[in-house]
Amino acid sequence: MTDSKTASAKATPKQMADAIRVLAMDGVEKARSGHPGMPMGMADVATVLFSKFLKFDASRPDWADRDRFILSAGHGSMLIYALLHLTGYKAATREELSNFRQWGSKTAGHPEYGHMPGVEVTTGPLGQGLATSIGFAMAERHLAAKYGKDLVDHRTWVVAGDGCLMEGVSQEAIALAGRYKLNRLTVLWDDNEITIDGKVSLSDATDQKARFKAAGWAVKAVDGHDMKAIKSALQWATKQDKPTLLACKTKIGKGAATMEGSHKTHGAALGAAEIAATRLGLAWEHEPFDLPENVDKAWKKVGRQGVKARKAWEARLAASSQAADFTRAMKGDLPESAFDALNATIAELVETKPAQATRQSSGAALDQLFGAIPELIGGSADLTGSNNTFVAGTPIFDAPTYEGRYINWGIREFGMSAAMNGLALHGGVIPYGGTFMVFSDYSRPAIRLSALMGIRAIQVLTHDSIGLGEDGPTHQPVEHLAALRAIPNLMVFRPADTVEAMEAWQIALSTRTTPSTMCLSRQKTPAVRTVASSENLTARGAYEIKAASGEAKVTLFGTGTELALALAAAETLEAEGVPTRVVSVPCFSLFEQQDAAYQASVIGRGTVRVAVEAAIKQGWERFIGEDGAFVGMTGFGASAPAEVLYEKFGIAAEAIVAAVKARL
Ligand SMILES: Cc1ncc(C[n+]2csc(CCOP(=O)(O)OP(=O)(O)O)c2C)c(N)n1
Ligand SMILES: [Mg+2]
Repeated sequence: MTDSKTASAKATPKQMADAIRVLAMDGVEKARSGHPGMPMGMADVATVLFSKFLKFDASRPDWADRDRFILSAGHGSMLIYALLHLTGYKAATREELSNFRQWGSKTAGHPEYGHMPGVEVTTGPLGQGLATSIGFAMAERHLAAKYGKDLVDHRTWVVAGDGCLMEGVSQEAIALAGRYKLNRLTVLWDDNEITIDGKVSLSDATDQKARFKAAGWAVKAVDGHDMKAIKSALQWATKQDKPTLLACKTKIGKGAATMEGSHKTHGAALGAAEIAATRLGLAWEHEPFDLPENVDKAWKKVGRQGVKARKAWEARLAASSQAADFTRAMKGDLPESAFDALNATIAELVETKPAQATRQSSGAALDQLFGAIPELIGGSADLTGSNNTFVAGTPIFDAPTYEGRYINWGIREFGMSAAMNGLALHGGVIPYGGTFMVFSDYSRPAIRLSALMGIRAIQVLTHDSIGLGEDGPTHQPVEHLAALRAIPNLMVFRPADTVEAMEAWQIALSTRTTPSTMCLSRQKTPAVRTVASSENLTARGAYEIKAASGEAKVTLFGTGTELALALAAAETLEAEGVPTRVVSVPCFSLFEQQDAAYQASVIGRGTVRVAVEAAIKQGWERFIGEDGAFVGMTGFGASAPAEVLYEKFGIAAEAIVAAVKARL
């Protein structure tokens, strides 16, 4: 809404920036919660960026060739909400702004992906926005190589704070961007020397500019309140052949009457008196959320600046022979014949019954999928040979062409996973990445965000138990399955053999709004799916893989490499006249999505129930109930050959049989 009393003189850039400041302080004041300091401090930089550089069209937040603006300092969410509102994004209404941080509003405390069009990534956890942006920039380069610059030619701009740069993941991100010469990436560092507790110098003395330079970035410092200087610095950034850092020297809470420059503006409402004085100082006479007509007009014009470029792009797309494929890939649809080769292979496998490690099975799945799904782009955090993530003949992703589909992530699990989120969010590519499962602890914050955002990113986590053997307990996950299963909206697959591994890949790729982790064994395991099925049984989450010979007295549950132990135990029990059924449980969360009748039929109440998994028990109560037994781990593993470890830790068919007999 505009205030008709306002003078009609053309708004100055300073007034445009002040509009951000006032919206931020008023929004936070109304919510009695939030962070006014950062948006007020970065208002000048953001105004120049949005009005002179950012390629966007507020009426088409999903325009595929838009520049990506990423607010890594997500606590300053009022900055992005104000910008979206001012430039005329339909969803960013005055009402949404005045409902900042309230139940049901699109204006969450930290900008959450999927609520407000124009928000590219969820960036509550500091550093992750920056790390995620690397994936955006990689996707742009790769797709530009694939489809040409007529269709893909945009930049990624990131606003990051001191906190983002202090977080360790920033180092992984910076190193990747530097190594891959991602020159379409610009980080605008809000160099205000302030964090929550006070001065940055309380806890940090890093020469950030030197750090970025050392990683291969082009670096420039600029007065973050001098719009002319900001403009030429941004201009400079677009001309570099490296990723660029602009250290924008700013004052937190810039414009606040008495609190400018103080850490007190970081994360609290300024208060009525300070706001009144600030209004006076800025000569801003308008009520909260009212905009002077000239300022409103100027910002709306900025929101329409990209219309011409967008229309020209649409015309190029319409004329392109690649239009259909590009549009399909950007929508996230799979090619029609995506799973033909995989399904043919599954049909063969039930006949050939290969005994192999499930990491090999996963590699075999990728062999079938990589050609059929050209948007698959994969890699490993320096464990390619162990993770079986490389498909023979795949060109490596690298400057200057970027057409390769295999990414050498280096030893950067968190950076890799955050960048994978960026790749997925950018669209047009489907990322997977590998490491040892135990190191999912390093990448967990990014896995959590992928689940929260509901995106298709696939983790290949090999060496999934004590079965990895001699590397010992530092490398042997015991609590990780439970920990991963605890993350909402994450599919944690632990396939028992090659067929299940291939089925898991099919589900992971077909499910657009849920990420997956493939938990895969280092050691060989026999084929257990030896009967052809027209259904993807893994999609049930749990299913009966072996029926009892008569009325079942016992139900055995297992996953991964331990399912074979359950089947062996069942054989012994059957031989002794105890009708025993076996249930494979490749994915807990998919089982929870089945109807109650199916779940009951699988769980088999009234039978003696025993589960086996070389991990901790947590979560298995769901299957075995209070009276059931669990054969697994209760503490950390040890360093020894796998067979010795299974024997010493008592994870064996005999132990399962004994647990059953104790309960019969
Ligand atoms: C990983 C992570 N740790 C801690 C926080 C809590 N937190 C939010 S903002 C902030 C201080 C950030 O300082 P800076 O980036 O300099 O922001 P400024 O105070 O300049 O706005 C902290 C510790 C967080 N959001 N994410
Ligand atoms: Mg700061």
